Amino acid sequence: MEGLTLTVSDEERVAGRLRPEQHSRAALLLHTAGCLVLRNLLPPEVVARTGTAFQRIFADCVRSKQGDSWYQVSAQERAVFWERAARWRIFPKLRPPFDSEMLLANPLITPLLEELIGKDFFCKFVSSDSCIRGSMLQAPHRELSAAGVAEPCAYILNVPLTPCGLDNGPLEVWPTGTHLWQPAMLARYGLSDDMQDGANPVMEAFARHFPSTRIVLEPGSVLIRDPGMLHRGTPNQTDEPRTMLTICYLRRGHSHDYGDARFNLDESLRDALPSAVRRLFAGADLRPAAAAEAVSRRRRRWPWRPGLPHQARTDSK
Ligand SMILES: O=C(O)CCC(=O)C(=O)O
Repeated sequence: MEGLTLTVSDEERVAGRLRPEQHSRAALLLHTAGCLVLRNLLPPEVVARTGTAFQRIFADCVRSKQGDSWYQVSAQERAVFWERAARWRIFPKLRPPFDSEMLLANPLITPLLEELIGKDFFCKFVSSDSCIRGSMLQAPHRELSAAGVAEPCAYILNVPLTPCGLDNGPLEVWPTGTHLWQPAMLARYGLSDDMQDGANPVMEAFARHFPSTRIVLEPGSVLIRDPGMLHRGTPNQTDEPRTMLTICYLRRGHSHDYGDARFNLDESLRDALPSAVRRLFAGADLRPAAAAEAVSRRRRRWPWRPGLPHQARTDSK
């Protein structure tokens, strides 16, 4: 991944913007490869604070979990969460430290997103992916209906809160233009790209035509990726959970059913956000009735029945 890594300098962090040549390199890498690592983007204390707070939420979710249902809510922290195949998806409430402008509206990243998905892009949700021992090698997949579009419509910012090494479930990516593959062409030849936790031998075999790489990330570095790029989770072989925040930004007008700002915010939390972050949630309907509806509608649509491939597929981001 060295070729797709740009190191942020102290001067850039202090100035709050990338040098023009660094910005253009980043924009071009996202356009062509579909992903990019910005090394040393975040101050260690911001990541450490967030990581500590996340551990508390994770422990609360583990304690609160009842059965296998989707969209559970943790007892103390009120985080929406579920766990499937040793992968926890947790949506923290955006109160300190998760409301940080540095994390959610980072001034070095915002201009890139504005250029690529429009000045009025918005944040769809903030979740986390924590894989634990027992997590499997996922099928290579693409998500958020973002693949093969003429103009990019979504980016995910992955922020590691723990070291992501080769042994604890690094993300594997195919940065070879796979975000540009046309869904209609894939469908014509029976190649499905939306299976995550089930087997997809056809895509598995096809993906072998292309080089992939497993991304090692230290806290402080971030991965920006087009969710249309082929990628997958890999097994965590350690006893410590591996956590990355998954911050989802969409072009205004693009939609997908996965994730919801209402899992992260209500009106009073939204009003307390720093203004640069609040702007990213403009337009989200955060009224209490809407939040309850968001959870129950999804519960109705996504019942979990293990072993049914189409059910595994509906979990797709
Ligand atoms: O390991 C991760 O953080 C994400 C894995 C993944 O691609 C997914 O669950 O969709």
